[in-house]
Amino acid sequence: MENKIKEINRLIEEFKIENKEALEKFRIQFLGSKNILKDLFSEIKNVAAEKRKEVGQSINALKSKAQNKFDDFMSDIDEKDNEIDSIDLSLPGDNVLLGSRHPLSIVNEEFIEVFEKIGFTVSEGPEVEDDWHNFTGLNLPEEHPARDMQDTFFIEKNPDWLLRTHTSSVQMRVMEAQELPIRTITPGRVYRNEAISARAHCFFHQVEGLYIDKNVSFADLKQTLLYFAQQYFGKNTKIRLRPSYFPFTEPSAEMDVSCTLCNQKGCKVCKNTGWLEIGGCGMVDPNVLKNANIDPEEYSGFAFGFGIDRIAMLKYEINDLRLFSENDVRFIDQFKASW
Ligand code: 2NL
Repeated sequence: MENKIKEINRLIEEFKIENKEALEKFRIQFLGSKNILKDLFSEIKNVAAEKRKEVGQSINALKSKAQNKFDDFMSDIDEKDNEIDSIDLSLPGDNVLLGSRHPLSIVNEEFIEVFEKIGFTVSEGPEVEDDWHNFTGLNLPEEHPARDMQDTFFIEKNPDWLLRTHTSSVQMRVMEAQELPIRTITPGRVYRNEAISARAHCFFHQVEGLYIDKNVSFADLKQTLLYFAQQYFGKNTKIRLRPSYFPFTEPSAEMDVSCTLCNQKGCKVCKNTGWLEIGGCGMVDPNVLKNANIDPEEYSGFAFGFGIDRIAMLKYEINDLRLFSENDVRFIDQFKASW
């Protein structure tokens, strides 16, 4: 009997009550209508008469011990319930944290939106290209000096493969594969083997455009670029084309837009010139058309290319190109989505 009392005492002490279910199990075992203490009381009659009082008191002590333990945990749980009841449901909720768009993605999408309105489709192509689509087809034959102008990453396994140095390679593929007329833009990442600094990186981003049809003229090019500039930078924006050279266009030009930050009064960003250079353009060289099996006597076209990184830097006043690829959330978080 004494051993039984000790055993039950140990059970009560060691019973872990961590939740409501455990508390209920405890109640059934030690306090319920068929609890094990009742068995002890019924066995009292087998105890020697002079010990019955003492044993009875021990069992009663067990009973109160179980009751106290139960009451303690019960009030604990009640307190917790009260805490839950005291939450003020009328308070405004926590904001749902929305992700942010990468600034290059924002600029990219804005570009696409402007050109889609005037019938341009979006084309994409491989970043690992072959020599034909990146160089030779685009009027940059083997010994052409312009090949030295851009340091290229070649694929060691096959020197005919390289990381594209411009997205014109995609346009070369479009010209080969698609029916005329063609009106497309090609956004994408391009690679050049340059030392990384605030102003240069070994990869950056372009959107190029290509329009090929019968009777496409330089006037069409100028008007398309003006439309783009005014849609993108504001309706009073002016553009300026300066003669230049690209191997795949003839004639070629650099494109400037009037500085939207100072309204051409002169500021640090436009270096007091009133103009910002944003890309290059020109009429597609007849050799390039021939390489894509398009008859230059029948068709003509214009092409242009913009640097997305540069435009994002101007738009958001970012002074270090490296920020675009570091993915520091303190930087990225500043470009909240507009949706
Ligand atoms: C720049 C200059 C340019 C093109 C890209 C092009 C593509 C084909 C044919 C002819 Cl398939 N031209 N693209 C033409 C002129 C300039 O980009 O400064 N880009 C950032």
